[in-house]
Amino acid sequence: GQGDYRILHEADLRDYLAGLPDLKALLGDPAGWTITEVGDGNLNLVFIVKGARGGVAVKQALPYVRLVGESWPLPLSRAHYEFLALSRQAQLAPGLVPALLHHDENLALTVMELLEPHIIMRRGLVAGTRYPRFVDDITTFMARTLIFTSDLALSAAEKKEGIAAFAGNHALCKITEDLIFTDPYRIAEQNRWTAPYLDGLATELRDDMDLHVTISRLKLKFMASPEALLHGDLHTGSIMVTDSQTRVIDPEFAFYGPMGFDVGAVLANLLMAYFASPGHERAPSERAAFEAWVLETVEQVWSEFARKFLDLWRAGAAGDAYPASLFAGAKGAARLEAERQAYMQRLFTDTVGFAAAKTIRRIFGLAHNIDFELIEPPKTRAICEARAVRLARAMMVETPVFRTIADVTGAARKLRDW
Ligand code: SR1
Ligand code: MG
Repeated sequence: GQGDYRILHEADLRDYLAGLPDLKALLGDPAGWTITEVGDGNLNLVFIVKGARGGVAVKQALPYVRLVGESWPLPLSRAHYEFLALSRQAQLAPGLVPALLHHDENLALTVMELLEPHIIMRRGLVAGTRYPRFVDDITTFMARTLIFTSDLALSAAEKKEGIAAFAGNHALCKITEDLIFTDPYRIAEQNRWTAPYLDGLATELRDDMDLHVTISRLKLKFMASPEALLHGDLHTGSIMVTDSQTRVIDPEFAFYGPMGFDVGAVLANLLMAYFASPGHERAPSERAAFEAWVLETVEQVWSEFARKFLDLWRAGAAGDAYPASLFAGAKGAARLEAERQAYMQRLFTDTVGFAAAKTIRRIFGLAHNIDFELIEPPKTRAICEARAVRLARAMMVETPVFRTIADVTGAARKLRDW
């Protein structure tokens, strides 16, 4: 039972893994293993184990938030939900998540394929690297995991079983509800920003009732719209890449929520890479090429996602929503197609709002990102961040202005030199 949980240190992990015949066969003689804790995320331990014959990655949940410490307890059950989500994603989007090798419910521990030479995408973006495979892979991942866990593809019973399977992951949802949808807009002890330069903007956020209404609507949508199984934390720190491969990792925030939250996370983190770019050392020609690529990628992530999602829907994703019997004949087909377009337009509006929320939380909330954090001096960082905040605020409250993804990239381009 849960009583068997203990935090593993390198030596314990060696003994533990040596007791698993399959892993021992994969890694070779345990005496020759090197084990290094490499976790740089906010929540967990991550070990890389390398032996004579191969390597694995091991993730163990801690009973508290690593970033803050034992004063902030967090359920170990998140490892169960992460394992469940990874298993589901592996079926729905084969080859786009790490292979699962072993899971121990009591230790809240999962052993996975070692992704090598993959790096965290966010690090690559900070270095100005372009990823030619990214659009195709991430849009396949999102289109397939979202539509195939939704009422567009499932029976009502299957869908409700899915919701129930993830309903217990509410502590992780609560982190999102607080850190993304609430704290940045009020005085909260955990908030931080690039002071003193952004003090004025922080005050504006706390006084802006239009923004408070919109962020609260988005929070309600996040809480009360179980449209599909979300990754739940799909930022560029949850994606590992090489030139030719993309792997989505870390779905411990998985639950049934609104699709636009995942799509918006990807777009927001690309837009932040764009706004952070002027703060990082790059040759001028490389800077221009990188920034052009990022905005093109923003556009293609939306357009390719929408295209693939619609294709899967048209190709016969036959869930209990939109029963075929109600859309018979040419008249029905035309009407259903118009409805699909309207569905995507609503999803786009949600996506724009969630992308904005994801941006503001990284600049005024607890958890920041290295895209901005690595920019020195602070004044330069604040200039980059302020542009991102201006765009995010517009995306949240001037929603009708953003009808297409080109409206988003156009506004980003204008703010880039503001
Ligand atoms: C206390 S956890 C802070 C953030 O880290 C995770 O990656 C999620 O984004 C969460 O909001
Ligand atoms: Mg994570």
